[in-house]
Amino acid sequence: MAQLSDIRPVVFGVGRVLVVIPTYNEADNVAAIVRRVRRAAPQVEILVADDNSPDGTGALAAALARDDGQVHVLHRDGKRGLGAAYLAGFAWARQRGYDAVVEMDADGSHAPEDLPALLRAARDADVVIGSRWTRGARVLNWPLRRLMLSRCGNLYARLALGVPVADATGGYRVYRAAVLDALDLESVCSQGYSFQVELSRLAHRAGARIVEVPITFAERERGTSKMSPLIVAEALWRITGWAMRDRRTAVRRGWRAATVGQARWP
Ligand SMILES: Nc1nc2c(ncn2[C@@H]2O[C@H](COP(=O)(O)OP(=O)(O)O)[C@@H](O)[C@H]2O)c(=O)[nH]1
Ligand SMILES: [Mg+2]
Repeated sequence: MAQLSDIRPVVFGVGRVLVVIPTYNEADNVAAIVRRVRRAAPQVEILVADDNSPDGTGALAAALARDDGQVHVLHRDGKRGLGAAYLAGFAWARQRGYDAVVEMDADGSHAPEDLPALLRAARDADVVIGSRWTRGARVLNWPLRRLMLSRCGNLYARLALGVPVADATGGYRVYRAAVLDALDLESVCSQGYSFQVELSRLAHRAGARIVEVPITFAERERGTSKMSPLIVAEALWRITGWAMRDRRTAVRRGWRAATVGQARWP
C-alpha cells in the first residue's frame, strides 16, 4: 500500500518544488520573503542558503524553519558568493528528490506573487527565466546606473555567447530537475552574478528549452545590495573568456570539416 510519503504533491504540474533563497545580511528581509512565498505558493518548500551572515540572518531563518516544516536552512561557513550558494542549494535539492528548483533573491526584488506564472510555464520548459527585458515586464525604482548595467550586460552576453534570451543575467528562475542533471555543474566557475549567464550558456548548449516570462522587478527597500565592481569585472572577463573559447572551438571545427572534406574530395 502506498505510504503518505510516497505521494508526490503535484505543484503546478511540475512535481515537488524547492525555492532556494541565498542570503547574506538579509535580516531585514528573510522573514518577509519566506512569508510571501508561503502565501503565494503554499505547496512549495523553501531553502534559505545563508553564508554565515554577520547580521544573524541564519539564526532568523533557523527560527522560521523550526516553526514551519516546509522551510529549511542551509548554514554555510562564510561568504563564498552567489554561485557557490546556489550550487550547494541545487545539490541539496537533488539529494532530496525535488522535481524543480527555483532561484529567488531574498530582498523582494523577485516577487513571490509571480512564482505561480513561472511554475506554470515550467510545465513546457526545462528552464524558465523571470525576465525583466521581455514585453510585459516592469522594472521599478532601479537607478539609471543599474538599468544601463543590466541592459548592456545582457546585450554583451547575447552577442558574445549567442544565448537567445533577453535576460541572461536574471536571477529569478525555475530549473526542472532533469536539466540540472544534464548540465555539467562541476565545471561552473562563477562566484558572483555571472553564475546566471554561465548557467544560461550551459543550458542553451545542452539544448534545453528556455522560456522567458515577464516579471515585475522592484529594487530592494531594506538592506544593502551586494553588487560590487568586482562582481561586474568577473562577469565581463568570464563572458569574454567563454566567447573566445567558443570562437576557437568553432574555428577548429571548421578546419576539421574542411580537411575531412578535402580528404574525401581531393
Ligand atoms: N548566500 C549568499 N547569498 C548572497 C551572496 N551575495 C549575494 N547574495 C544574495 O543574493 C541575492 C541578490 O543579491 P543583491 O545584493 O540583492 O544583489 P542586487 O539585486 O544585484 O543588488 C540576495 O538575496 C543576497 O542576499 C553570497 O555571497 N552568499
Ligand atoms: Mg537585489
